[in-house]
Amino acid sequence: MRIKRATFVTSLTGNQRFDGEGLPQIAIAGKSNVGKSSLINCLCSQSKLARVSSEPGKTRLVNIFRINDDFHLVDLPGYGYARVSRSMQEDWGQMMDSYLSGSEHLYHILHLVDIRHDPGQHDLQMQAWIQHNQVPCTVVATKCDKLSRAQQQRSILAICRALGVQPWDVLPFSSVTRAGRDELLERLGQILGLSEDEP
Ligand SMILES: Nc1nc2c(ncn2[C@@H]2O[C@H](COP(=O)(O)OP(=O)(O)OP(=O)(O)O)[C@@H](O)[C@H]2O)c(=O)[nH]1
Ligand SMILES: [Mg+2]
Repeated sequence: MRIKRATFVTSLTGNQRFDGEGLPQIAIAGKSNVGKSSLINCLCSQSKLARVSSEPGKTRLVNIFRINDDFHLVDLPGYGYARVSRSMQEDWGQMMDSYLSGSEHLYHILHLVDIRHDPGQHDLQMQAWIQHNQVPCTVVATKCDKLSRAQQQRSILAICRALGVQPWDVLPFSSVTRAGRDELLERLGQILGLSEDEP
């Protein structure tokens, strides 16, 4: 699919719901700093659509972007950022829970993990939640520009083993080199049932 138009819609806090006219929603989940906001900007070819920061914990609300009037991309706040207070961690849990379990139009989750590291405890919890709730999911292994091809292959196998997913459900991706961008867009098109040559 091609992204021709991408606009920021709203930020959700607390237990707000988002219906978004019933359009499909694709949520992006992952540890703080893994590259969620960068992936949105890369997919949409806009450098400032989602706020990117080298400081973890930047995205603290559920931010929603409308793509081509076809679907919504949902940038979830990153988990596992140790330096936030316990009450903020609880807020995070509540916000995620209320978004994820309340969203009738959640079609798919892109679960982002850093290709350089074995998935951590929070990644395992996130994936367990996804599998428990049977939400279709693609694992995106971010920052693949940091590894050679051979290292990427090894990391992907380790990610599959840790998360209990199949190799074809893991896509290496880089917002820096745009590696994996075409593959991810194609996959989103398939998930949403949009044909390649749609006007
Ligand atoms: N080398 C490399 N760096 C990346 C890539 N994607 C993101 N980064 C860097 O990683 C840092 C975090 O990126 P963000 O996109 O803000 O991460 P996030 O997951 O949205 O973080 P939170 O909003 O804090 O949860 C920034 O310094 C980015 O420039 C990538 O593909 N390759
Ligand atoms: Mg972010």
